[in-house]
Amino acid sequence: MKKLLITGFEPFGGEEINPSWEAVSLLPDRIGSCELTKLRIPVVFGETAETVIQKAEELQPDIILCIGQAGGREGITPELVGINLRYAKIPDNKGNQPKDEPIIPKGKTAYFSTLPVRNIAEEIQKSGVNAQVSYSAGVYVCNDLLYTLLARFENSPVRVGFIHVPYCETQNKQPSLPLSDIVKGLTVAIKTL
Ligand code: PCA
Repeated sequence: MKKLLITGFEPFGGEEINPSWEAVSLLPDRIGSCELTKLRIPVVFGETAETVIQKAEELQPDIILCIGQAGGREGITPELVGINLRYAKIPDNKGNQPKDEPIIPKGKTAYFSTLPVRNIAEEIQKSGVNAQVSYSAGVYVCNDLLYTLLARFENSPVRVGFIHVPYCETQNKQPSLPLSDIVKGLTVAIKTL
């Protein structure tokens, strides 16, 4: 069995739910060869990554997979890259609103995900759920988390990835997917790991 640390976010930006955590919380504890440990995380620059790193140090997972909401996207989008930049159009859940700051001063410009993102997108698509590879995780807290984890685990066997999911139907925003499709897409993604 592989140990998978999987995270979903608390709501932010005035939303009442975050489909990332809604979906993660519905996943079974075992999928394929992965044993899941689920963690609900805050939407706060810096603090979010620290929370995940702390849990990873305790759990010693083989894989860390973080899930986040990307309002406006139509499909499930595994992220290829994390970049060394923070820019917040809206404050995070503690009121931080960085404007064009590096995540790690003098850190590398970017890191590629160490999960098979192309394969993940293809397998989700084959299962009948809309999915595409994304070439930008944005510059908000999700990218902050992905970049920081990739930097932290650069020289370790721990593999790190991020998947953005659209709004789910109950949020009454468009485009959206039924929560059951998001759960199905994530299940298929985990089977590829
Ligand atoms: N989405 C935000 C942060 C939390 C979330 O679910 C993002 O894309 O950065």
